Amino acid sequence: MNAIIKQIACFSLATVPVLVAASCGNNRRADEQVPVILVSDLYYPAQDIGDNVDLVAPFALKEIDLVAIIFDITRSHLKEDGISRDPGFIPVRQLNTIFEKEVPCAAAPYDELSSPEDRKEEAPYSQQRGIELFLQTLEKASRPVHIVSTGSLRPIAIALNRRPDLFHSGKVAAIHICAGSSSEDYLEWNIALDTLAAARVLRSDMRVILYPCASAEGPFDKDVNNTFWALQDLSWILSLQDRRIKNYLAYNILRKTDRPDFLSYLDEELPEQDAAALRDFRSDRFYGSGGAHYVWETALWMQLASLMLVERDGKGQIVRKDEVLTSDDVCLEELWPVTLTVKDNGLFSFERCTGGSAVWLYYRADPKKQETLLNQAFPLWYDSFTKDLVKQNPEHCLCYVIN
Ligand SMILES: [Ca+2]
Repeated sequence: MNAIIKQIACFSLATVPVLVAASCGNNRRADEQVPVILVSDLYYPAQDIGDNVDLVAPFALKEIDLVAIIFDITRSHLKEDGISRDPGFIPVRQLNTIFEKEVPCAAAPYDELSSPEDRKEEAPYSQQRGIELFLQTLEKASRPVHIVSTGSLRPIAIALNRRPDLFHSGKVAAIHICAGSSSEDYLEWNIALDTLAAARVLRSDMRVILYPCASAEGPFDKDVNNTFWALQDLSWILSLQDRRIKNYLAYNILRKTDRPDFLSYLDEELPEQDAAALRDFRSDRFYGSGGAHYVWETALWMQLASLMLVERDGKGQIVRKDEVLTSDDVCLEELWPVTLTVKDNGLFSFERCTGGSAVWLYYRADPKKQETLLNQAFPLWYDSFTKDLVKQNPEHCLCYVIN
């Protein structure tokens, strides 16, 4: 069968793809934040613990206004290898409690699209609710919303198929897609979850910003146009100052199904056996990671929040753009305008173009150096979320000495 290939042409006028908060300081007015609907393949117990770990960032970042979470659930992952899972209601409830928010969440349909135009209207109510929440959130938005996808593109495709008018009404600033590969030869996990949905969204005329997870070598390889990096150690979590963020991470990483009291767990001192388990935790995956924790989403949240990775005094740090010092060595990351060619099976290729485009692509100049700096910066970044919380809730602070 011949693939139908669609070219999305570059526009001649340069356009800036991401709205970012421009003011200085930690206290941002709501209208200075970037409103985000997050579509995540988030489960409890975790399917990929990376989704549960990365979810802290959009709750914590003051540059982000997280307005809804849509669970991108695939039926085969609900029961898998003797593990039974639910959509990620528990981690969202935990983070809503920690950050004193009420971000609504609901699940989208569990089964693959049967055609690119599929609206999934036959799905049961529990799976319709995610699409309803998605569309209602867009409808009531007073400013254009950024849609962030860190799983399959099924929920976005269904929402787009039901309400193309809403998607084209100016309510959507951009669709940020953490999926796919920097090579047209490698079918990456998130795309493979629903290939028709991927082709549907990538072929739409919406503004799309691509953060490919994989390279030609697969999802655990680094090149300049994918986002993967490996965090070598998770024991820093035990040194986080805020007990509740530390316990959230422990609960989700260790899949604490023996503790149904998922809110009480946040407030108690981390049980010694769980601290020991976290200290010894090794994220061995299908291909063997040597114990590293794999990360794909950092680049996306940093771009959305207008943050930069710098080497300062010989150490990696994540800082706001307006905090960069002339003495900092900046790790260059940017978005390229590209033309995109999309096949029926969701595989895509791209070509960099000049000027503006409907499609933008993540670029990092030095993946190896970035990984080294992120291994230093990521724990400090998560601890910076903690410090803000400690100020708000000093009773939740356990003053561990970081050594
Ligand atoms: Ca994911």
